[in-house]
Amino acid sequence: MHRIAVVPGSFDPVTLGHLDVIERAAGLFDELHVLVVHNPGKAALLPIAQRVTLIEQAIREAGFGGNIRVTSWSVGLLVDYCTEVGATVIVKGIRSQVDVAYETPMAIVNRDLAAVETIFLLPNPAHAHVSSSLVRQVDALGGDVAPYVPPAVSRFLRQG
Ligand code: COD
Repeated sequence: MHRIAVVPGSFDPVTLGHLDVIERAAGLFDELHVLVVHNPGKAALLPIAQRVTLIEQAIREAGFGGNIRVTSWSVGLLVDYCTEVGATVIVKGIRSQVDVAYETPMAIVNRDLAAVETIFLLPNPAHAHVSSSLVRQVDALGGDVAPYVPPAVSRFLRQG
């Protein structure tokens, strides 16, 4: 059976924490879709298309396997995307109890709605403290974000 999983996120911008989850998830499934989804609860830094481009560049430059596809979704439920592409699993990273509290109800609802299971990967401790919001804040205040993001993002933010 060809197993397809989706790693959804805002990825605004993609961080080394995200990349770690993407790499490990890609090793567990035949096909992995990295899906950029607008999170209405967060103020956006980058347009969705730019986030997709930066993830594609980061994956290419990191030399990850060829079973990863990067795309975006804005027309409905996350599970609608899963159903459309035949994905049966959502993969999310869990950094803390806050993430558990945020993700648990969504995982249950997604299983109710479309029988899509969610699996959680614990973070690499080296990146467990990294978040896109931290990166946005360091960048906005003129700090160097290179320790937290792939080189493609670092280059892009330096240009801006
Ligand atoms: N280490 C490990 N994992 C990490 C790290 C790190 N350093 N940083 C982030 N992650 C994980 C997050 O826990 C998350 O799983 C994923 O990476 C993405 O993180 P973000 O911050 O880019 O994305 P979010 O948290 O804003 O997620 C946005 C979504 C839109 C994907 C989410 O809200 C969602 O699943 N929405 C579902 C919409 C829907 O269909 N709703 C109805 C039914 S619930």
